[in-house]
Formats: sequence, structure tokens, C-alpha cells
Amino acid sequence: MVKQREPIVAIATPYGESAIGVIRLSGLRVFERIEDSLVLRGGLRPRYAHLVKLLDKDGSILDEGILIFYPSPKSYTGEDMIELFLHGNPLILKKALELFLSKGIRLAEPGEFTKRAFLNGKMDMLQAEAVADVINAKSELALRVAQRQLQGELSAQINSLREKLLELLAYVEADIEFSEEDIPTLSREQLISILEEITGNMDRLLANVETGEYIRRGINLALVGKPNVGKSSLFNSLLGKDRAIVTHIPGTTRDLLRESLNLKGIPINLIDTAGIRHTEDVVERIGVERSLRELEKADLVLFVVDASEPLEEEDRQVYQRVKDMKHLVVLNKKDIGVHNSVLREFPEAVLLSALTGEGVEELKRLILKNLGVELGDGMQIYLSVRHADLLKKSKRVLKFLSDRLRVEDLSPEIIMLDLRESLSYLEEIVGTISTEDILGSIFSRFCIGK
Ligand SMILES: Nc1nc2c(ncn2[C@@H]2O[C@H](COP(=O)(O)OP(=O)(O)O)[C@@H](O)[C@H]2O)c(=O)[nH]1
Ligand SMILES: [Mg+2]
Repeated sequence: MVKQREPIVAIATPYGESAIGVIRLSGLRVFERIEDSLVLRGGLRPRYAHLVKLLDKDGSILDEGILIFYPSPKSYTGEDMIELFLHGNPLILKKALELFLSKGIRLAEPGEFTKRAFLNGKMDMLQAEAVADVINAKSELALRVAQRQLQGELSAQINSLREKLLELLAYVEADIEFSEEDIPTLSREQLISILEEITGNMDRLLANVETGEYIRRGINLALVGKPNVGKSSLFNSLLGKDRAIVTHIPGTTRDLLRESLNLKGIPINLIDTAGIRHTEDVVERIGVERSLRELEKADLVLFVVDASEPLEEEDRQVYQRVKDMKHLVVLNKKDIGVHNSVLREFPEAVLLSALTGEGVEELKRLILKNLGVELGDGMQIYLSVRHADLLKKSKRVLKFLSDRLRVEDLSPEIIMLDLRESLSYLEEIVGTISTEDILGSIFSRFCIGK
């Protein structure tokens, strides 16, 4: 079952001085490859912390450290594996790496250890992908979600869909093979209702893909509006610090400002923009152009209006640009009064004062609601875009099949083909079916040494 491949090596800890630096090796007979560079008292024992001296090519001591040997199959990759804990000096680690490379051990590609773990059945594809997510998680919430996936919770959901399909397939195939005999078959109605149950479950999993992406990679949130409505003031208020310059002079913010903000575990890339308006000032005009470009990249836009005055043509022009995007309308300066005409135009808007801070918490809540994030969301499971694409394909086949079954009788052969096609997409999600292309694109996201 477990296959041992050519030995690979990588430094598993980040570059720089540290207390300990770790070198990982994995592959066929990897210990034998490096044995003559080690001084190790007593015999080699599995999963035992050996104190070792590492000798350079000329026999001098390169470093002293701890070596742990994990014989196949009980290792991360499933192969024979070694972890060598040396002093965390980049010079030592580099020399040790060169030493191992000179022994014909190849430098590992990004994610290659995990790829081997996957190929050896140590984890399925969903779990392997979660390893990268765990390492890259930028917020506690993202980390929690990734850990759950690593524990196999998403795999379990996909597998339960697979099992239901396999069960159906068994009925249909039996119908084909033993059509003369008296075995239980499913009626059309039963078949349709099971198919609907499966696609219903698929829909539930597909419902929060976008939110999952927000949690994983964070969101771009842009503040836009005409000059002087209070964008920079709101930017500062959301951040809780005086970052942007605020003045009563229209056109103060000329360049884009970016700051990170963490809203209930969602990393937010908050962007303050130059007020969008027609202007002859060269610098301001460049700022406006940048703002417009940034606007296109935003996942959510806060369209800010000065509510103490009637709307102007400039407000409307900005609104034209954002109204088809995911956006929230913010009516600012409520402390100095709210104009009725503005309220009438935007009855759904958030009323607040960036100056006093009143209403800013409510705005934060609405931002999260708009992104589909509810409190206590660490309990949710989120598909990535790759999974969602495959699941949608799988669902489409089943949906088409049940639609046709509703109007006509189909031969079991046709039903079988559809079920198999649908199943194949699910297998691709967990990685039972995979091609080198898919593996390449998934594991290239990893760092070297994992
Ligand atoms: N009264 C009041 N003034 C505000 C409020 N928000 C901003 N301002 C004032 O409006 C002016 C423009 O603010 P600024 O944040 O620079 O607007 P921007 O051009 O949209 O970035 C400044 O004089 C701010 O003090 C608010 O909520 N209430
Ligand atoms: Mg500003």
C-alpha cells in the first residue's frame, strides 16, 4: 500500500537565526543515505530522540543535535522519515542541506512531503489542502476552520454524499445485472426523492462558499464617496486610530491608504480612497483614478454620504459606479442632522457619525452580515472554490437526471452513467481520482519542507 519514493530533503523552519532549525528527510532507505555522516550512540531506534553529531564531508563536526527516525509506514509521509533538529543558524542548516544533497538526496518541492502523505493514503485531498490552510491562516477564525477540515470534517460530509450515490448505484446496477430475478428495485418516485435529498445536501454545502473564501483570504473593503463626506474619518474610526489625515478641505486624501483590521476573525483590508470627483488638480486626479481602479477589486464597498446636506450630483455619480457592486450606503454626520431627502433616497442606509463614533459598531455588524458571517462561525464548514466547482458539476448531473426522470422513464443504463459521472466529481474533491495537473496546482501552494 505505502510506496517509498526517491529520498527528498528540505529545511522545514523559516530562514533566520533561531533556537532550533529543523531539516526533514523522507524516502526510500533515507537513513542509510546519511548514516556515514552521523555519530549516533547505540543502535537506531524508531521514534526515539537520539543525540547525534553531524559530520561534514571532511569529517569535522558540523553540528550536534537531535535526530528522530520514523520508519515507514508510521510517519507523516508514510515513508521512512528523519527529522534532524540542529542549532538554528542559517549557515549550519545550509551546510547540512548541501551535505545531504551531495549524497544524492533531492531538494523537496513545495508541499512534497504532504503530497507523499496524500499519495500514501495518510490523508485525503481535503485534509492535505487543509494543511496549507492551517499554515497560511491569517486569523483565528481561518485557523479554526482549517483545523476542522484537517480533522476530516469536510471529508466526512463529502464522503457521506459519495456513500449515498454509491448506494443508489448499487440498486441501479443490480437492476441491470439481475433484471430477470426478483430483487428489490427503486421506483421512479423513490429515485427522484433520493436524488433530491442528495442535491439538497449539496446545496447546503454550496451556500457559504463565498464566506469561506472571505475567511481564508480576507476581504477588500473600500470607502468611497465624493470629497469631504467623512471617508477618512470613518476609516480612522473603524481602525480605532488616527491613521488618515482629516481636514475640512475637500480633496485632502489624494493617495490610497490601506490598513488591516480584524472583524470577528475576518481579516479586512480597509482602503480609504480619494474623494471621487471631477478635478483639474493633477495629483488629485491621479488619486481619483487610483480610487476607481481600487473600487473594481473591492469585495464590499462602503458608499459614504454626508447626510447633513441634500445629495449632490457628485454623490449620484459615485453611486452609479457602486450600485451594482456589493455595497452598503453609509449616511455620515448624523450628529449635525439628517436631511430628509437623503433618508428618503436611501431608506436602508446605515446612519452614523464618524466623529462621535455613534453607529460605527452597527456598521461593523452589518459588514459581517453582508459577508455572510454570523457569530460563532467557527462551527461551520466551508468549501473552497475548487471543491465548490466540482460539487456544482456533480450536482448539475443529478439535477438534470431527476428533471428528466420526472417526465420520462429512463433505462437503468442511462441512470447508471449519470450517477457514475456525478460520483466522479465527488471523488475528485477528496482526491480518489486525481491527475498530476491537479496535484501540481494544489501542492504548489505549500511552503518547502511541508
Ligand atoms: N460633524 C461631523 N463632522 C464630520 C464627521 N465625519 C467627518 N467630519 C468632518 O468632515 C470633514 C471631512 O472629513 P474627512 O474624513 O476628511 O472626509 P473625506 O474627504 O471624505 O475623507 C472634516 O472636517 C471632518 O472633521 C461626522 O460624523 N460629523
Ligand atoms: Mg479623505
